[in-house]
Amino acid sequence: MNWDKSDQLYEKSKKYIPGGVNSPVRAFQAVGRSPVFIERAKGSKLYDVDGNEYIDYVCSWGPCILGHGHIGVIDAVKKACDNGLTFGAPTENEYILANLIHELMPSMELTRLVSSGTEAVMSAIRVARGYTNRDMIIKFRGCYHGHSDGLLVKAGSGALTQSVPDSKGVPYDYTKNTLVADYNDVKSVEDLFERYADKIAAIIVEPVAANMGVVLPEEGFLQFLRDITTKHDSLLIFDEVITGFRLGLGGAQEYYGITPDLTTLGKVIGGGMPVGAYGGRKEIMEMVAPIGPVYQAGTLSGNPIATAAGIETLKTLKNTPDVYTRIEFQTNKLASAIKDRFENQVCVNRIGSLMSTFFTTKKVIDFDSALTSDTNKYTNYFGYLLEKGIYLAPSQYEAMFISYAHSEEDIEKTCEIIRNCTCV
Ligand code: KE4
Repeated sequence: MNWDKSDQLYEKSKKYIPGGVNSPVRAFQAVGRSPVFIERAKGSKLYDVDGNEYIDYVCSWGPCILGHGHIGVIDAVKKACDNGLTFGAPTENEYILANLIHELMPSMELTRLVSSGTEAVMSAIRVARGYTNRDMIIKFRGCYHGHSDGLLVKAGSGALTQSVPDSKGVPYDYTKNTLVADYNDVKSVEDLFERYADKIAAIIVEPVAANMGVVLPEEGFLQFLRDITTKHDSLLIFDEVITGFRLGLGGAQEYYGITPDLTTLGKVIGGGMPVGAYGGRKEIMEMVAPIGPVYQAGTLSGNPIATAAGIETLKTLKNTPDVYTRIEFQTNKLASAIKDRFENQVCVNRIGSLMSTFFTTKKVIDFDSALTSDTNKYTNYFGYLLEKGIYLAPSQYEAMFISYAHSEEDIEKTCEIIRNCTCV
């Protein structure tokens, strides 16, 4: 494949944009090569500026569950544009989207729309602190919840110490109220509650971790989190920015039968446009301005164009009953081809249409086991597939996303290329 135009654009972009990209993972640093610049996308395909075609398994990190340029979503956006782009005033679309979200995720009795997953999580944590009058938050190593200061942390020197910043520019004072536990490690959570119980406002968790690669909750882990937060009058926040409307219409909370106190959403609910949301129990969300004392605001929150895309996406998912069975079936075929080719050289973690291939012989159940992956092997695997027109996440520690637009032919072609892989 030829990537001359991508390389030229990359050099030009670096003159005016940090690293030439507007989100770090897009720079392909983790796979040791220059990024591909995309010109357009349709269905399951991406087309780069050099005219190369790819079967896309990133789907813009999850939003494009119906495929790129879905005709219904595009028409809804075009129609909304004819009425103007933004008013800074309430619109019917915001009610329709919030109502749809409540219908599909009943735990979200009240929902506030924002413009990104980061904003949704940042706001949900503020509400949890305001509602409980407590300051501490527990998160899990390897889970990512957007780039708000208090969540860019790593565990302190000891398991029970307060966190330290994991990014330059984040003052220690912003992280001292964030505690870090280990995913699937009940004792690490119990120890923190034993030490800080009446100070802990909430646990925030990706109910299925997907930012250290896909790591599934072990049997009973989510129920344990539900029980320990209830016991200590803390809140349970499910960060469903990835799992929401990806694992099924009711997300992970329906899949596992666990009701969180607050949920954060993003990605799919915007259908490719910038939408995030946070919501939950009425008595908690009534803390949010203008009816409550927890302030949160946004110029483009609930934007008419973005909500039009989100409404059409959720309505299409709701009215297409075979979406989830089909994308799960397709993902399972890919998983089988990967296991056939690499056998015990890899750990494939899959749930529904969410999947990751870890190049390790270990079973990946948490951050430490994820880190045993051979990232050089992943880099070779990524490069081999890219050359063959298969676009994977440019990092070992991301998920593979598939859409309803991926055809049998796409899957067969991908499986064949994987089976013939001479890359590792
Ligand atoms: P955004 O602010 O990027 O919309 O959402 C932040 C976020 C929150 N919670 C979870 C569970 C998330 O996965 C994310 C963002 N996901 C990454 C992909 N791992 C977005 C890709 C990127 O950062 O460019």
